[in-house]
Amino acid sequence: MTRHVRVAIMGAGFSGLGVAIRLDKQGVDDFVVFEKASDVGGTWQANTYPGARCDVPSQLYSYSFALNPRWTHSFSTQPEIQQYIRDVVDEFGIRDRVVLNCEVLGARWNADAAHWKITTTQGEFTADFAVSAAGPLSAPNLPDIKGISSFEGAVFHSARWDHSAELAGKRVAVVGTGASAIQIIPGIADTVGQLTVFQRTAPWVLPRVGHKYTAVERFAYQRIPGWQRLVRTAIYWLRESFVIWQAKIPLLAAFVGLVARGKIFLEIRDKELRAKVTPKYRLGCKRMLISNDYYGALSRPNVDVVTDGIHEIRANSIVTEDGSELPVDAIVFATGFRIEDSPTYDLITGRDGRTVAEVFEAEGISAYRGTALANFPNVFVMMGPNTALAYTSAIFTIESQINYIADAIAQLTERGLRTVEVRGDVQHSYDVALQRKYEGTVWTTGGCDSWFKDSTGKIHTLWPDFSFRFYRTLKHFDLDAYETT
Ligand code: N01
Repeated sequence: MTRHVRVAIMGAGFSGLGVAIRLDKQGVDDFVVFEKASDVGGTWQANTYPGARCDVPSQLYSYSFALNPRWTHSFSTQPEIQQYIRDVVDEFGIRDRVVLNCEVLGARWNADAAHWKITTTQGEFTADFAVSAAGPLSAPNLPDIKGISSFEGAVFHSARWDHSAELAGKRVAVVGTGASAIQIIPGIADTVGQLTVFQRTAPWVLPRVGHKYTAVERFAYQRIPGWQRLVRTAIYWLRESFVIWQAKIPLLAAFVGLVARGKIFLEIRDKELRAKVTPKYRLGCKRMLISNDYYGALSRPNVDVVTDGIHEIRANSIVTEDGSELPVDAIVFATGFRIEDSPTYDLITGRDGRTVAEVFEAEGISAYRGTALANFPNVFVMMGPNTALAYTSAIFTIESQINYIADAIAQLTERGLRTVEVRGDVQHSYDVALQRKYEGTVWTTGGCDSWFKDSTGKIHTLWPDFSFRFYRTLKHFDLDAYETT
């Protein structure tokens, strides 16, 4: 039997759960959260690799309505963040509406009934509104390298860590040097026998200025009213100032680059290694990384950095473009996620029978306020196009979108409206205005390729401005930008 709900939420990470908690709070308790994994947490449930921790300060990396005075470090580890998410689900009493091990196989708009028909591995549902909260970092990007299927050892992606694979004493290859890899490499360097790091583009790495919280600090967060919020606010504004050198005065990035260069000089003695890890583009062009143990790990005698591309993978080795054959027992792909062509875009079929992926393919990737899509009535996308923040917490974006969606549902309910769809011309003008904001920023002029941009150079991932402007833009739902029935 098909069950009908007011709102169907796809994904039980920070986004989906945040929407659920807000809806519950405003009296819309008839919702369901579908989660294909066996636990809540989204990306924090999936990424269990050694060394996984947040590179955004803990004080910012939590819901504003559920500060956590129990964090043990100013940059939290993955297990602590996942436990925080579990605790929030229980504290806000929404666990009964989260369906685990339930994968969404497709969602199709039914214009006659004015609802979404959602097919899952646990049956059919219909919903007045759908919220896509699968997240941009949910589908691993596994490069299609010649011979990969012939490899006989353990091979897995960073977001699907194989904890049964025995890496101690083995020859291990890590492909990629992004945010995940620079945590994995120090996490395994001292237990594996030989570690070969395949670097395509050197990342800029800044020091992680953080510390383990003392008992006194934790006591203060728990007992002094307003103290934790004050600290959080101070960190928020400090991070907000990063926009000035990233987007407003890009030349300032060169000065921050000096800090990163100094770090390479101080932490790496070997001149050849220094040259390999020194990026050739301006700092900030790709997501900047923080670490205090990455360069130390690369400097170990059992670690090599290979900058030649991978030509082929054989049963027990990797062959590079220059013909060298390197024997390996296991390969870890820390090669990021399918952001541009996320498979979740194939699942949602809109008013004219086209999927989100097909619309993006034909018309380019865009969304009104990163949240609404023309041709897709009554659906909202969490962390949609042009919402990612390069310098501060994604949870700020998520909460801004939650405000917008909650207000949309409240206004539509109050006015007795059944359908809402952003006007195509409004979405187009929004995108054109947004694209102008990237001109001259370090993301477009910094001389790098990154997942921020597509193959044409258009940026459809990042929000280009201060995050408080995104918050203000989404504070209220602007019904006049939408067609309604
Ligand atoms: O992925 P990435 P990630 N051959 O895309 C390389 C978040 N995150 O999983 O730079 C060889 O950053 C690629 O090379 P290049 C965060 O938002 C957050 O590390 O494209 N190499 C790059 O080095 C982050 O941005 C935390 O030339 C290939 C690497 O793989 C996002 O997740 C922690 C390749 C991919 O880096 C993704 O991070 C961790 C190929 N074919 C992650 N394809 C926090 O703490 C790709 N690469 C919050």
